[in-house]
Amino acid sequence: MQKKIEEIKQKALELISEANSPEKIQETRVKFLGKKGELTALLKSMKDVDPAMRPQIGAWVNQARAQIEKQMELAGEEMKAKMLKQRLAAETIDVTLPGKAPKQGHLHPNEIALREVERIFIGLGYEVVSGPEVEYDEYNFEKLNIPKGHPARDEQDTFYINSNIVLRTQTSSVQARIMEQGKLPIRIISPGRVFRSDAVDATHSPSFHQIEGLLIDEKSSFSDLKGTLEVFAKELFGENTKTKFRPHHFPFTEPSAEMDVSCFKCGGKGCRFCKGEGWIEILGCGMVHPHVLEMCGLDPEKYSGFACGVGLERIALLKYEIDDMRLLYENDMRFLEQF
Ligand code: 2NL
Repeated sequence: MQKKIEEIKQKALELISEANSPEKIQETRVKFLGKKGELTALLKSMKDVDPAMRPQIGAWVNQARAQIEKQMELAGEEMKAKMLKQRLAAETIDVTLPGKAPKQGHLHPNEIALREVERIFIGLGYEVVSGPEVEYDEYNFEKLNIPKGHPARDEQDTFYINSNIVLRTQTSSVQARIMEQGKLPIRIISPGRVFRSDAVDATHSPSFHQIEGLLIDEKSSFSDLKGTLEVFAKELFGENTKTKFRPHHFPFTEPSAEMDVSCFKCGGKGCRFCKGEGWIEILGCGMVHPHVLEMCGLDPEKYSGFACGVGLERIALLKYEIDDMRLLYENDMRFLEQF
């Protein structure tokens, strides 16, 4: 019996010394010490043994069991230490390797131009406001003196949601909403996305951005408009920039004008950039039509004001000498990386 116990023990110790993973050790534990293990089986067969011998055999089995368990514990600890060492070696970080610099993004040229325009108007005491892109016909057209059937509606090729709701064609709708609130004086600019049913080409897109400006006060005049827009042009294109106002027509302003700036490339002599003109058209403007004031709840006898509208993309294209508007929307990194 003693020999048998010794054999089982040797076999177990051998397996433990050969084990190369915690799983293998666990397997050995089950094989010898588990409920159906070899050593356990021996204990179970004690009933066939001379009762006088039982304490002795029990002691041998327990001794063997203790030795096996001790060996397993040792092997387990050794294995853990070895695995930790391996892991530490594998995970070593070479702090002397050069770092990978994170790629830094930057603002889109549209956004650069927008912030520039905002900065100028904020400096003049204006506030930046926004409003809905899906707008009532009433704010987009009616209150701006463009009633149903007015030819300006055709020019703007509107996307209709239904007969009362449109994708706004201009951000004047935001300004009509502000006027209606009746807190005066008003000094705001309203930048934002606008929509027109235009086919895409180098100068057109069905969705582009506009910045409109509006000032309403008790004694504002056309000379305030001119002075303000002159400061704007000089800030945007350089202090030598000259401005020129040409009479124009908009339904929502009277009188109305378009403002040109002297070409910032040739200083007004005429070059390829300004197509030999010496002047570049920048924006539309005018004194807010008394009927518009009235429809927005303001007394035209007491208040007057001026407004202007400028295309953001137009500013970006001019300022950065981009010759195709589509480049602003394609998000081609080779293009964007240049700004
Ligand atoms: C353009 C230039 C313009 C306005 C926009 C405006 C806004 C209100 C009242 C009166 Cl609430 N006017 N905005 C004025 C003149 C020109 O935009 O080329 N538009 C088609």
